Amino acid sequence: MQLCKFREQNQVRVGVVESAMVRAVPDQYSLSSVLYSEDLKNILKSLPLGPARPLDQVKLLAPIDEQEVWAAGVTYIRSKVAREEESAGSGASRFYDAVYTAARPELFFKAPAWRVVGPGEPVRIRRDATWSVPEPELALVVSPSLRIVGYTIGNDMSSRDIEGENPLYLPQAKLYDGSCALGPVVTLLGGLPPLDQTTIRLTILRQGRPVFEGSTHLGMMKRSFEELVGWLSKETSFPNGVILLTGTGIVPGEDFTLASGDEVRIEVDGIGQLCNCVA
Ligand code: DO4
Ligand code: MG
Repeated sequence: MQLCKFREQNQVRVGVVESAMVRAVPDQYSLSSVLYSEDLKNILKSLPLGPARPLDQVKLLAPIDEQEVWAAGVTYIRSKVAREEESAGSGASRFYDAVYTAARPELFFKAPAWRVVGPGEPVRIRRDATWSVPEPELALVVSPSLRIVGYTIGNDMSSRDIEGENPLYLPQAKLYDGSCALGPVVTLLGGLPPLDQTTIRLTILRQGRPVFEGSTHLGMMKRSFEELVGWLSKETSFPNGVILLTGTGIVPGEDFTLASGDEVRIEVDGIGQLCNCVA
């Protein structure tokens, strides 16, 4: 089962998604209040739901309320190698191997909820960057009591030249307007295939034609979800819950940079497809 947020006649609604159809829950419920309820499956069975309509005919919104969005980095070997290459001139490349093998993972603040864009909304590349890529990532939806309650898709848009010049520039490479997309829906806990059968696919289209295609699967991730949430929540509480991007395992080659008008499609088995154009 999946949950979504959508707009209906200027109202934000929460929907239950089954077999590509969506049914609204009563409007006193926020997405978080449903997701964080202890007895979620039973509550969903007992709620009076609105009429069913096709998911592809509703205006989906990013599935987030008030949560902060954080991100883990260098959790796949592909990310480590790509970052060693991009930072080769700066002398910082050894940091990436160090963090890949360390007990403590790389974790960084990615976005407040208001800066996140949803399905179909534009993502952005920085005007002061020359080398930009999307990062397709599984996103964990975590409750205030630090339970993983679901999964969605995240795009951790990144400026590789800015990060590569100096790792202290990471916040500027990662956090700017239009740098984080989430959606299309939240798949509830237990709804993903086994990790090594959960494929993440990235397709980038330019003028309708693929200019990059790549894939990986969750079994390639070096760290467990619980490990990442455990480190994130050491000494840090999340009264509204938190969304944690788990790192990218797909990085286009050194000759590729995004351009305005490109379409970024990220598909994760068991969740769906997140599509955004580059503004
Ligand atoms: O080390 C910088 C960021 C890494 C990252 O975002 C990733 O591996 O996905
Ligand atoms: Mg990333």
